Amino acid sequence: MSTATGNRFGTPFNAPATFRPRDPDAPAWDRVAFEAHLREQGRSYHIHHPFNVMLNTGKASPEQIRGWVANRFYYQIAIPVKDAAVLANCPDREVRREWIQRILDHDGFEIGGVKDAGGIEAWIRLGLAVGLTREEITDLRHVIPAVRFAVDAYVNFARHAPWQEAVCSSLTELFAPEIHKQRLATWPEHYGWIETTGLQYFRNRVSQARRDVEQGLAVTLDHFRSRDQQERALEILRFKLDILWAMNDAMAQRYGVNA
Ligand code: AHQ
Repeated sequence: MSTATGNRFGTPFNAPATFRPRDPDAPAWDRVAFEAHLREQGRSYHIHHPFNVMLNTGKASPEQIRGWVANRFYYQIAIPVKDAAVLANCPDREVRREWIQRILDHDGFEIGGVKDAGGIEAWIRLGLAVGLTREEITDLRHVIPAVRFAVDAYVNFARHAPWQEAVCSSLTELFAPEIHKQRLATWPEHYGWIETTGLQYFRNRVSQARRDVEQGLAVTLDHFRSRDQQERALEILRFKLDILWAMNDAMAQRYGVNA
């Protein structure tokens, strides 16, 4: 959140959040240090946004929860489109063989008699559990313009950036298992009115996010080798953190934040 002297990255207001002076002679970080710098960005993850803190500390009203689920649905349906953009730009069959699992995770599949309704369907079930109708979730009537813009910025980045940069942008999931586990630990206690079967999406994502990150981190650590490239990777991760943060800003403005 904004502070008197700057934004949540601690940079002065007169510098864009992602601006960092580059020392052209700075040595590259080794893999351990580079990963540590990526993980350090977690301090700006949306788990710390006041709207999310409200959700996970039991202070959200049913209307705020319904608004969050309905708006996040637009993000969820964008993920497989984003991942298809990565596949379309990626010439590496080994990478595609793994990456395609993300689309199956969200869209679901029926292969060789094995059926999985997928994460988007699970998110709709979350919506039903919090009192939304399938129609009002899927027709996107509740999606706030700024949420739409933030999500569209993510998809368009993945369409136009080098595929390795799009992979890097997915690394906000380094921090996702914690937020999913936090919901699973707190929502049943605080929101007894939500049928716990509706939380299945979060249960699925804890392991899926961990698997996603294994591949995303390996591609990122392998591709961004020079210090300048590594600083670019941090900028990309901050761009994606901004997307998640901006979505929460929009929902906070639309639905309010109960202290
Ligand atoms: O449900 C989420 C999801 O499927 C993904 C895919 C991944 C990506 O490719 O950017 N990021 C992501 C995220 C999901 N859920 C968010 C949440 O707070 O529930 C977290 C988000 C992320 O950390 O990027």
